[in-house]
Amino acid sequence: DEDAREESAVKSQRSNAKTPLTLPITPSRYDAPFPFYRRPAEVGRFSLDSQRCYHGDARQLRYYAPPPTEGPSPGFDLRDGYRDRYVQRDESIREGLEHLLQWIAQNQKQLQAAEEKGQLLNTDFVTWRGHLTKVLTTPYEKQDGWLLAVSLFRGTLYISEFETESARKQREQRPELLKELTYMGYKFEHYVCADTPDGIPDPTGVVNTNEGFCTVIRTRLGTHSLLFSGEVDCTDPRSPWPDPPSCYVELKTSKVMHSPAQRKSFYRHKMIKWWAQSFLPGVSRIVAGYRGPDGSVVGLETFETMKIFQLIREDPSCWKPAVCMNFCAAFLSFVKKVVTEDNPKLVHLFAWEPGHPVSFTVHRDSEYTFLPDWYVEALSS
Ligand code: 0WD
Ligand code: CA
Repeated sequence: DEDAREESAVKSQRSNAKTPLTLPITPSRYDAPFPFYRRPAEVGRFSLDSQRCYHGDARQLRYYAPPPTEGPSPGFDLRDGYRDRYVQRDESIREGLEHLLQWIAQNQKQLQAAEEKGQLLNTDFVTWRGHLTKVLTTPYEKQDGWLLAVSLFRGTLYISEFETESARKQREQRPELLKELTYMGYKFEHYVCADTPDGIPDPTGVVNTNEGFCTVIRTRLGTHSLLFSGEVDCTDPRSPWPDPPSCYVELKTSKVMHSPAQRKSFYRHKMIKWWAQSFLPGVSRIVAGYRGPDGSVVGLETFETMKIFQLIREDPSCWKPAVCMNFCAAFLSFVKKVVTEDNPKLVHLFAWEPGHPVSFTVHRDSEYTFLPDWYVEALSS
């Protein structure tokens, strides 16, 4: 059964001296020059509508329309509509890679590789951007672990996250205050985004978290070619970099800061996640809306993703972008070494908990199998 198979897999790994069983996460091990990261290119787009239905177009893309000045008090009430104009996506439904796989299945011709590589799609990895963000921040993460399932299918490694026990508990017992903070993040988008390039925001509507616009990105990290998708908040029709993905803007909310110590802590703990999330797909700007104690926005601040490393360089014990990227490259190399059997029903589950190295277990035909039959069939004909 499952346990016995797991054990024999571990034994066969041990007898093979070339394949390590675990991957260390200590930052100092990855403190080397910044690795090669090819400029991310957008190869596709798709949308999820108010019922969470997939459309292979940009119908959900919104346009950045900030207030005239970035000065104080634009007068946005982030709590408005929380009780009466909020439709939440059902978070108990595990979507896995579903929508991204839908896009791939519909665009496979465009992605097909030269036949001799033994790779159907011209990419080593397929995943969500959000999964890679978690990998990037791992060397510095002190709270949340992760579970990443990997299957090798027709020469491409697919990475799909499973919720950890602790994440599930946190989600199910999320305090009311945190739920409202999540809403406030979405509400901020409605104050600074319009439906058309020259439109003005309409904050009187319903916030529906089923809706989303996703970009599909192709890039390379060191020796690893990547295809991933990420949700994008809006595009700036007046961006100094007019082409996607550079023209996209990531919107965030955060508690207003009053002291240099608060700003330092924000750079250390929050900015790492903001940077990793936007750097990966080549989103060039992050706009922060600062929340006052009454839930209003007291100011906006724009960060250029490529300049964030200059902001944090002044603090020697802060996180380093190169450590994040070198760790990610090492993790992808580790996955390539471990997962070598091409089989969509075989899953290697990579697990990480703070204070430990990354380890893995092996599962055949289990509840961890994540590549859907329709996808396997769509790519086999
Ligand atoms: O099924 C799953 N386990 C997951 C599904 C985990 C993470 C994401 N997703 C889905 C999302 O629903 C969405 O369709 O993947 C897509 C987004 O992928 P991503 O861009 O790779 O995810 P990430 O970078 O973590 O999040 C980007 C945005 C978030 O913005 P903020 O500013 O909060 O980082 O996507 C939204 C959110 O607005 N988002 C979600 N929306 C609904 N359900 C979720 C979620 N579970 N996670 C992120
Ligand atoms: Ca956002």
